[in-house]
Amino acid sequence: MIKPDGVQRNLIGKIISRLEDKGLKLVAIKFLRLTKEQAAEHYREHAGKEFYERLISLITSAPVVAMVWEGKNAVFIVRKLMGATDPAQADAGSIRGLYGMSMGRNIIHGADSVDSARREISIYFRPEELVSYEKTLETWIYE
Ligand code: DAT
Ligand code: MG
Repeated sequence: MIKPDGVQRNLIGKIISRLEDKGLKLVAIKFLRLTKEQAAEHYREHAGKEFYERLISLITSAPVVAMVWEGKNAVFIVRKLMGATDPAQADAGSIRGLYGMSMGRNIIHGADSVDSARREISIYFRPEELVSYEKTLETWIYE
């Protein structure tokens, strides 16, 4: 998900390009403003933490881009492309490393496991909104 700060910073195109250029396949995308309920479900693992209220406030403050990307080890690959949670610690070439300055404005969210990806996808998408298709490029991306 491109968070509100990523959208406001005009980074939608750059972020999508990075995931596309890596070889991941976009299977669903939605531009929306999260409700409090969606935000609470999305970040339920963080409920009660010191930063939770700020996190919910930011993620519901303006529109986001929710996306589903497919590929071999996609969860791991996306986390690598995103970089560490704190942009100050993130690898310099990663999305957070390149574009972020602080933890509370770290541009992008990515699921941290296949289980959380499934759960998060179901918050924003109906199953029929995920598009299954072939890309001819795939033989040049995978052995
Ligand atoms: P990630 O987004 O890398 O999966 P996370 O799940 O630990 O990181 O936390 C979710 C978001 O909450 C994170 O992107 C930014 C915010 N956050 C995490 N730890 C924080 C902290 N110590 N202070 C402020 N915001 C924090
Ligand atoms: Mg997380």
